[in-house]
Amino acid sequence: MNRILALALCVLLLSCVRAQDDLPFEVEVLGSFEQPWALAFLPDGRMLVTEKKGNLLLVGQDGQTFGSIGGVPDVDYGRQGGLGDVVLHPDFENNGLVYLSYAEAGIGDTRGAAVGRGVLTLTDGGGSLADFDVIWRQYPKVVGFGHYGHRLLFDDDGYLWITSGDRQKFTPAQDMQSNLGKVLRLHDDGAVPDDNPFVDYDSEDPLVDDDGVYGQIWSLGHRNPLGIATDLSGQLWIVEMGPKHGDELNRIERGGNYGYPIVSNGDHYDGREIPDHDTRPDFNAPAAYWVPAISPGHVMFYSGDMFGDWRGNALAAGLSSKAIIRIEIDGSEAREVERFEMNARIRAIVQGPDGALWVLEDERGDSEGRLLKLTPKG
Ligand SMILES: [Ca+2]
Repeated sequence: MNRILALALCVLLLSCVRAQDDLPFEVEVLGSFEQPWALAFLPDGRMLVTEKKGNLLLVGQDGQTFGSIGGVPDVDYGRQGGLGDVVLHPDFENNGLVYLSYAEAGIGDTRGAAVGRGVLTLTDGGGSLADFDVIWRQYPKVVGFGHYGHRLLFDDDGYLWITSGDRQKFTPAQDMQSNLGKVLRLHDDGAVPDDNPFVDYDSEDPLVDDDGVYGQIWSLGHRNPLGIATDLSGQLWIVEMGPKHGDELNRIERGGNYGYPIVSNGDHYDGREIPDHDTRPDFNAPAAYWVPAISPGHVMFYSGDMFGDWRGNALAAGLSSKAIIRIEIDGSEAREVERFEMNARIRAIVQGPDGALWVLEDERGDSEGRLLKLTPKG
């Protein structure tokens, strides 16, 4: 009876929080990692898992680690930095290309995100990446250890998308001569597509260097976008960490300016207010935002049959909220409809080949960096 009342209340509130003993899925714990960040499925059903200290691991669906992958570049490990995302080239079965993002040391005390690719060869005990080649770097490198962003996505047309965080420097997100605080669209080798929105930016300002990074930019005014995914219609979305509250789900439009740090529905951590989005309708407003914060670490769109009722929904990984957030999308509209309490900071959520959900916890405090497999309760 309590359950029926709770469900009725959920319907009335149009959103609900499911406590851990009331989750609609079984949670299978398959192992744990040291500060895991991302996972990607290989065509053979095994996974590549990244650990922030710089390990790329080959892992089976039973959670067993076969071994590590050699040839991974040196990473600048510390705070939010280290080895980040891992994705496969759309034609991986023929070219073996694996893409990694990571924090890279620069001169002095500077650092910045980089993206590179290498050719993966698997062995019984792991494997190696050959001919690793850096194809993109954050510009400029700056001091500090935060807001790398550096999630990667290949879309259905084969373009490589990179989220680039503002490195906690605020104003670069509006600076067209920096690629910080931006969403970037590149060819698979890092070249700039001719039809990107700002390829002719230099012609508008004679002082702009014609070798600038603006050609890479697809959208700007972002803070720390940690998730990027396309929905079932091919539309691009990101989640980004807001400042003090004001986390955002943004529907990404070509050439769009999402307003950070000029506007945010959150405010600065030192207490200074940032005007809300509704004060500046000239900037793109988020499709959904969260006050209080959920701290989105990743987002995906569900396209499987196993959780058939969730087809087309976005699922966001919540770090501080220790939850998975289910979001319904209707064209350009989005709203949270359900929140599943996971009792751990959730770093990544990926749909497996069978439609199950594969989840990586963060490793921090009482969150143990476990690999979880979620399947519907029978
Ligand atoms: Ca505000």
